Amino acid sequence: MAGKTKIINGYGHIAYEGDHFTEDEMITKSMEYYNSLDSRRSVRHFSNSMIPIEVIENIIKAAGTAPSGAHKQPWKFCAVSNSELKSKIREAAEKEEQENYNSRMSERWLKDLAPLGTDTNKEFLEIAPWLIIVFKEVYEIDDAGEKQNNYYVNESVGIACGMLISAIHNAGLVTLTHTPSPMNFLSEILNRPKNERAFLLLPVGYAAENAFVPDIARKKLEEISDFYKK
Ligand code: IYR
Repeated sequence: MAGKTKIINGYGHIAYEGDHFTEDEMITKSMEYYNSLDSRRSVRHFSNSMIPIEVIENIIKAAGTAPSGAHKQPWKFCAVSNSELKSKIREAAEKEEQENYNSRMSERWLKDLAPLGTDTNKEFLEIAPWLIIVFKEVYEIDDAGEKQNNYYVNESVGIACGMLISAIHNAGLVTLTHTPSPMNFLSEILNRPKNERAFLLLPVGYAAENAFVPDIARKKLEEISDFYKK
């Protein structure tokens, strides 16, 4: 059955139909959601077990529900399970990381990273069954063949990546945000069009049975918030 409709600025709008919960339900649901997200960890040790492609499709669809500047949806999610491509990506990423760790990164940066146990070895790029490489669409080509810049591209794609990460976690899988810098090699290896720039690389899979994560804590509510009440 068609819902109510309305014309605003000459464009059709449909009645918003969202969930409505009691206050108790809201408190319970928000707490459960927080607890679930709080159990997420960036994991660097993956199992090579395959996962169904439907799961990858669903988590990409979840990311694609993100809000974006002028609803341009300026993102493309490339899902790679092809071993040859994964090997090429690992090789190129490690080459950049060797430069990063050995000369581009400052002493302070290396010291800040030490607790996380990262290094130039990116074997997870070959072991994880899927790599999702997120590209941002900096511009689109209009009907007249002209370049038209998209709006708030970094914000939009960043939000979509957050939703992707939470969808991966919700499926019981793990990931980590990998940003080999510079990332141009991803456009070349995956033969991406000129309006796209690599934004983030996320290996996706099950955690390895013997996976360890850093013993670090999150900031408390008091540290991450300020409330302005009367
Ligand atoms: N890109 C490098 C270095 C690195 C940088 C930051 I900031 C991190 O939080 C983690 C790693 C790498 O992936 O190893």
